[in-house]
Amino acid sequence: MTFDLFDDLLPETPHTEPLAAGAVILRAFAHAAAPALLEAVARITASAPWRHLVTPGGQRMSVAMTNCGSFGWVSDARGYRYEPADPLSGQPWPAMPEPFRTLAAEAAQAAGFAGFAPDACLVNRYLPGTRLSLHQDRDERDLRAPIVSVSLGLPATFLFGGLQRTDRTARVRLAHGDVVVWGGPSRLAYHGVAPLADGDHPLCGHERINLTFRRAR
Ligand code: MD6
Ligand code: FE
Repeated sequence: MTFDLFDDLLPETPHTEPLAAGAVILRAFAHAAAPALLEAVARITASAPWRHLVTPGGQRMSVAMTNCGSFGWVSDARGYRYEPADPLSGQPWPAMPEPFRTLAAEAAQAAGFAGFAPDACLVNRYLPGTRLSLHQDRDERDLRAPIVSVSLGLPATFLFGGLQRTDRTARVRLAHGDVVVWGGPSRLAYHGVAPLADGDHPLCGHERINLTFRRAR
């Protein structure tokens, strides 16, 4: 038992928790790498700034997003897709930093998915009140590759459902340094993030940052 106040200063001992068939939580797996990951996020957002994408239905997303890697996930009136260049600048997305690539491959390996080589990393920023409604990640070409999702900063309540939007959802707390690896029979499970509660994180202040690594093409 630890007190919430100390969660991010005294991380849990790293361990694996099953989430569903094909999905595991690697508690504290990214805790040691977190400062380097956050420095890299600052470099990425200096060239590909945070933006609020609009869904094909015309809704402004409350999550602010950017990308790094060979492909970036974007949404606009034309739909959801991966693009090799940032539509804001016309330039390629920032390269995937070496600490990102290494962490994603090691986490996938630890979850039983050897050889994961992400070509896309969606970077998400949550502020208090930001939420992500239930969705499937289905814009990737090869659904055999897992997704590796890294949580940094303020804790969030992750909603994890089934293959139908109406299936009941489990609520899972994801704290700074936790990594979710997600593939196989869970690859198309519906999931989302409940509105972020305010807090003050020693490294991230009032933010939660999520890195979602994919094999897009
Ligand atoms: C987030 N994550 O945690 C949003 N998608 O901020 C996702 O949408 C997600 O964590 C697919 C697999 C894992 C994820
Ligand atoms: Fe997702």
